[in-house]
Amino acid sequence: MATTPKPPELTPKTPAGGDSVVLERKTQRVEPPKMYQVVLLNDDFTPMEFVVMVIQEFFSKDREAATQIMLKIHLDGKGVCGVYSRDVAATKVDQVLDAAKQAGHPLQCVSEPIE
Ligand code: TYC
Repeated sequence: MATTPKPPELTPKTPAGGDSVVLERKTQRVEPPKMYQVVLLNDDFTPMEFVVMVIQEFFSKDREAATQIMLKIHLDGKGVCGVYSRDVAATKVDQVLDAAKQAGHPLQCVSEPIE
């Protein structure tokens, strides 16, 4: 996400013995927001087709990409489905867990800060 640095703050300073005001520039830097990866975990019970559907629906992947991600999770134990700001990542986790619970599957999903 692109961030726009805040304009330098102007700090009023009154020199001793005078009534004029000098404005000094104070450089301010803003850190980009921390990003979070949303990770799906493998298990032995959730059907592959359900995982593909979840990845398509909640992570906006096409069927090909969703299938590749699902297979990676199946083989490696976990896989990243997307990277988001903290709130959006938390919402994705909730959506996935709700959908899995409703369908009766033990699919697990977590978010992890990057770096
Ligand atoms: N391992 C599951 C199976 O063989 C498929 C699966 C893939 C489950 C990814 C969870 O996050 C997952 N049916």
